[in-house]
Amino acid sequence: MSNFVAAADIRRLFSSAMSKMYQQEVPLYSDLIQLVNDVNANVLATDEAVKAQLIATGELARLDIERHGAIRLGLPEELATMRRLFSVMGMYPVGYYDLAPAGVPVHSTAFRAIDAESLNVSPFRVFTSLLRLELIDNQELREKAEAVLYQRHIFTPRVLELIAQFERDGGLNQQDAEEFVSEALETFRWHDRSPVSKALYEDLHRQHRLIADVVAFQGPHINHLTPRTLDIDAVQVGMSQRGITPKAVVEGPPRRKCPIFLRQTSFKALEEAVKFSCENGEEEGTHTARFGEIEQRGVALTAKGREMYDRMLNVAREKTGGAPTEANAAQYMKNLAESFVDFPDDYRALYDEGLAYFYYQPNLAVAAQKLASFSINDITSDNINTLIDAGIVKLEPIVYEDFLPVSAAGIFQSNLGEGGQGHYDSQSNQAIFENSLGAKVLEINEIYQKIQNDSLVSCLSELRKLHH
Ligand code: OOG
Ligand code: NI
Repeated sequence: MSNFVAAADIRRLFSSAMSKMYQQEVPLYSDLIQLVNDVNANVLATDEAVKAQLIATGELARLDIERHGAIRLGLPEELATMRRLFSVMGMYPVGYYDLAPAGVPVHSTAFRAIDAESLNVSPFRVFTSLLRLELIDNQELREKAEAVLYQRHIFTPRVLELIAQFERDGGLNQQDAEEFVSEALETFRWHDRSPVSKALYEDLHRQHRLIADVVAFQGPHINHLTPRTLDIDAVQVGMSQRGITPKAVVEGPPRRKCPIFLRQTSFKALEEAVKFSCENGEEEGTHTARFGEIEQRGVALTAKGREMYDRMLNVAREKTGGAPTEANAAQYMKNLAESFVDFPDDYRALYDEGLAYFYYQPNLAVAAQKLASFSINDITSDNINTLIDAGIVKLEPIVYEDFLPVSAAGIFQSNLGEGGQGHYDSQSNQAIFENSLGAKVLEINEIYQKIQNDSLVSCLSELRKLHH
């Protein structure tokens, strides 16, 4: 019966519409994409191994599409509806990130596809933060902020109808899907008119820039989009050469032969003209929030790998005297490289030590030669390492599709300017977040573990079929 459009296809449509909109709104972002394309083309032309790996994991075709964007919401109700909106596109909340310890008064999740096949159709994710109004210490200001937020409607009436229709029928046909995409896009659009006065904007801004960014606007404008690069250090250098101002340091692990987790950098947010409301019309002002980011992803680490990562990252930060700044950027990058020297930089070692997740894939050429020397009873998961040693099974890294809280805080901070709050002493509260969301977030590691397990099952069954 179903002439429903696949969720992944709606997501792909949406991400490409969003990219077009953002490039029009922020032309500097177009320049960044151009730079990333040039760098990627150069890597593909010169690095055979990287190219072969992208082909083996099905990622070459999706290299050119944006990997993520980010929004900041004001109210629990907005987050709950956003969850329903994203589920139309097969995007589910994965992970809980508390940014308060790093001085950003939000907690967050990432909406994304969760299976490998769907990710290959469209890897687009949205890092979604919810403002923690309770962290505004001035009660009067907190109440004003809340009152302003309760007056806005960030979703169009039509998108709400289409979400309800999707939930009732289980899908959307082509025409409705296209309408959904264009209606949903409205929520993420920039508004250069603010419903609040310049004076209130400034009060909010003094509390925290981020509070002004959320409360003073009609909707949660997309604040950045992020393409994927195959060489982030080349992009970092290239930005300066093309007159794009980069943030001080690349967040995440240092450069390595076998990339792990996620490295990110961005260009600094632009100052944009805004018209604030006042009794006799409008008052001119500016707001700084929107930027462009680049990411380079590596293999997803297990809990054990993450622990090692956190430990080594902390050593580098402590040695630098805290979070990196413009002034100590070079020293920080040096400390980072030094503190990670003992993190194995070889895929087989990462696998053997249980530090990272991998796909198991049959190596057909080797299997054709060697499989006959194995009994069918040897083609089991207990025996997997023997099959790997024989070259019959190969390992391919599973790319990390999530975020890193320390890196995210670094991206936030560098786009909020200096002079932000040091940190908030507050309880990290996943339960409150999930209550606002109206659902539990999915556990990051469970997803990679399942992808790895599924690949093992299908690899073994393929080999058994080949065995005669
Ligand atoms: C989100 C910052 C976090 C990332 O890539 O880590 C983020 C924001 O600035 O709203 O996007
Ligand atoms: Ni980002």
